[in-house]
Amino acid sequence: MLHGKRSDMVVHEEEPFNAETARGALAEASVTSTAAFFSRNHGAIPRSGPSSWRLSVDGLVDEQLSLSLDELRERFAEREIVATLQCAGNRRQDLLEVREIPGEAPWGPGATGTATWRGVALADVLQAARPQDAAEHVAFVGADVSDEPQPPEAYGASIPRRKAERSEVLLAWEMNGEALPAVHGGPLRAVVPGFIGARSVKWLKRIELRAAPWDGFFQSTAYRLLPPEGEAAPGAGIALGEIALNSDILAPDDDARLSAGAIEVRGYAFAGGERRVVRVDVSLDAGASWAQAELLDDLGRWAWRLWRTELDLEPGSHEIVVRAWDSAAASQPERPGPLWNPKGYVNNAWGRVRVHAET
Ligand SMILES: Nc1nc2c(c(=O)[nH]1)N[C@H]1C(S)=C(S)[C@@H](COP(=O)(O)O)O[C@H]1N2
Ligand SMILES: [Mo]
Repeated sequence: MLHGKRSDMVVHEEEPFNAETARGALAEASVTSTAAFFSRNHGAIPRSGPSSWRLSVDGLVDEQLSLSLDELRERFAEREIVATLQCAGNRRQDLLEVREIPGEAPWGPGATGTATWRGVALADVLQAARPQDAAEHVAFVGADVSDEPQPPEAYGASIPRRKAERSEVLLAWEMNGEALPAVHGGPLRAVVPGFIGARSVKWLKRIELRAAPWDGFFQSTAYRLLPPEGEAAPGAGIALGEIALNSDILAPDDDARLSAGAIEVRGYAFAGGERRVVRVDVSLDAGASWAQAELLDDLGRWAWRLWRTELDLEPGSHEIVVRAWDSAAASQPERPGPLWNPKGYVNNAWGRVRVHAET
């Protein structure tokens, strides 16, 4: 398979490569194997080896930096975290019930995954660059060029400085104990736990400290939420940042044929931001009654929770639904909400699969 991925990936596009993890593969372990991890790309993967790689840090800083990978390793302490990455387009398929989304892939629930990331804290690198007071945003610029915007431009995005200075935000060169593969941004990427995947910029070449958010297409026009009649335009709508609480069912698969009786149901729940998943409920009767699921491995505050429960299936067709609760006592809406935008971001509604049970 392409890019060392498993053959059960759901490939939405080969070039640029866009593929999600199959439900069953995602349910296998709390840390997703690299060979099964989703990949979302807006342009071709740039070719540049680790030896020639340099990262520059500039903009509103007192000390501009230009660092090789070796210099990054030597100058700053190594850190490792387990963090979930989730694309803002995850579960977009269900948004299609609400409205057509032209030109965008119908991502299912597999545009997310959890990995161990190793590198240095962005905060430590920023400290060495001595940001000026006026620097309120930290922008990341990748080496890839996307032709989604016209004219084509380098992929870039920013996060608020107050997030960038937190210890969980990494500049990572390792994923699940191995050198970061090119398809995931190797040799170096940002990992911004709790934020939409779009802010974890791959093939990171440049960090710019700025007074305002990044003004490129992928921050100013895309990855924003608009009201139903909104038109995408630079600065229109609400910029996405922290991920919205959501959950979905990974096993059984949608449309599965099963034997009636006891079945195991498994899935994920992810809170985003600094919130945590505290409870997951599963229902066989469209939410009239709920059974509380068991939360599996706790991998720390930046990782999702896989969960499991057992249900007793009567013969016939059923819709199994799931909803999670977070540490702010918020839960998920029953159906995708009225907010929409031309790219169809943010489906945090209940997860659903249909199953058919035979005697
Ligand atoms: N340079 C660059 N970084 C990028 C992207 C990209 O196209 N180019 N895609 C972003 C999006 S939308 C997501 S969801 C994540 C996906 O990371 P992955 O491919 O490692 O799973 O990378 C983000 N970083
Ligand atoms: Mo994304």
